[in-house]
Amino acid sequence: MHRREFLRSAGTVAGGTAAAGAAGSAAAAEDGDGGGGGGGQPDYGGWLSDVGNFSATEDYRGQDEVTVEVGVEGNGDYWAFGPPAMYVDTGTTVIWEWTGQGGGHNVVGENDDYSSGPSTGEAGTTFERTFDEAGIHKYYCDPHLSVGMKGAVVVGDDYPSVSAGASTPVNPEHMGVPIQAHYVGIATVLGISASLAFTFYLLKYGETPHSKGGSD
Ligand SMILES: [Cu+2]
Repeated sequence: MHRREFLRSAGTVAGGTAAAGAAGSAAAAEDGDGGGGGGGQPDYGGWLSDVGNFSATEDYRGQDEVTVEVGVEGNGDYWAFGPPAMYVDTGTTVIWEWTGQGGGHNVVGENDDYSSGPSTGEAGTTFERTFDEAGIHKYYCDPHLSVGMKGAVVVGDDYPSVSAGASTPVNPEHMGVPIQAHYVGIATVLGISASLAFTFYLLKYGETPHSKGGSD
C-alpha cells in the first residue's frame, strides 16, 4: 500500500469514529430530561393502578361541562368509568351518565364526601358535580370498587404531580444514557489512538526495503 493511500484511509476511519461519538452524545443530550414544562403527570398515589381501562389522563380542558360514562367496558365486564381520568378547568361540571350496562353502579367521592346514592343500572341516569377546587379528585363505584371501577378528575393547574427529578434515580433508562455516552467517547479515543499508532508503525517500517525478507 502506498503511504498516501494509507493515510487517507486512516483519516476516514478516525473521522468516522469521531462522527459516531458526536451522534451518540447528541442523542444522549436529547434524551436527558423527560416530562417537559407545565404541570407534569398527575400523581394519583396508586389510585388508578388497578383500573383496567386507564392508560392516560384525557384532556377535557376548555369545557364548562364534561361527561363521564358510567358502565363502559373494563375491569372484566362493563365495570369501568369512561374515561377514568381527565383534566378539566377549575369550575367545570362533571356529568356522570349511566350506560345501563354492567349492572348497578354509583359514584362516590374518595372520602365519601359525596355520593350519587344507591347504585342503579338504569340507562340515562345522571349525577353531576362542579369542581371548584384545584387538585386531584378521586371517586369510585361502591359495588365495583374491589374490581377497579375508579376514576379521577384533575382540576386546574395546581395538583400533585410526579416530578421528573424524583424518578431519575430509579429509572434505568436515565442512568444508562450517560454511561453509554462514556463508552462512545472511550471508543472514539481508542479508535483514533489505534489509527495513529498504526500510521506511525507503517511510516517507520511499512515501505523500507529492510522489512521484506530480512536475512536476504
Ligand atoms: Cu359499578
